[in-house]
Amino acid sequence: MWTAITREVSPALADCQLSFVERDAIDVPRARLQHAAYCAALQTLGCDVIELPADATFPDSVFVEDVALAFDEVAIATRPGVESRRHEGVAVLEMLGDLRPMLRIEAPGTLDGGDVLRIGKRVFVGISARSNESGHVQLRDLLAPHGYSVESVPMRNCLHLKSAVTQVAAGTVLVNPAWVDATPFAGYDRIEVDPSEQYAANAVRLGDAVLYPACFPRTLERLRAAGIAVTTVDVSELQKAEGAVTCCSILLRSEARPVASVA
Ligand code: CIR
Repeated sequence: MWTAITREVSPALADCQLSFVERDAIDVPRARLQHAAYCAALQTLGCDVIELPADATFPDSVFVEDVALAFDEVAIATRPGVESRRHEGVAVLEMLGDLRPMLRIEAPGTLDGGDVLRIGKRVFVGISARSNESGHVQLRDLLAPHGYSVESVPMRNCLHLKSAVTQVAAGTVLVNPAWVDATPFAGYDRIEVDPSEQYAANAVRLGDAVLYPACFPRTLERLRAAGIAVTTVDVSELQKAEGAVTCCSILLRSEARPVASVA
């Protein structure tokens, strides 16, 4: 039902970009094990996982979410907001290009996939240091023919929009109100992160299931109390690289039209 594109942890992960997180020693072999467990959890939740090999040239290349977006109709190469990440997506785009017609954000636009939250036909895009106005406008123009509306969302004190809000069930978002104004999400039920767990708003939703970091027990309790089936994974070494759970995969609905059948 779902395909997930992932990429093994780069041996250079310790040289990753950091914006809101202090640099701390990263245990790369441990990060690899955690990433393997993350991929296994995706499989357990019904994903067909396509794992690309690691690339030592690009420290942040495990965070595939930022380099491309996948919709049922098209994929979009994003043009990440930091120069060091702008060329890491080649292998991901090749793989994705076999699964969807590929569109592209062009200069001077910048867009990180972590800033893009799709809920049905609504696409919310964070106004962040990584995603500029041209990126927002281009995304709007690329998606309009496919019936998506694109809304720009102010945010603060975090790297990406999906650090602050993700979807966790049909009609329900998990949100950190300290980092994003909940007004654009007024039409959804909202679960707030526990105030002691600021990084806890990032969750991967797969149908009725949610994949979630193990280190936020209080927010986890709130999700479970809402009747959400949550599988936890330990991603502590990836979190030191300012990663989370959504950033390590690009999810595609497998039953959506393959490229060959698109007129
Ligand atoms: C970066 O700063 O680009 C990486 N160190 C972390 C990217 C995490 N991406 C995401 O949450 N979508």
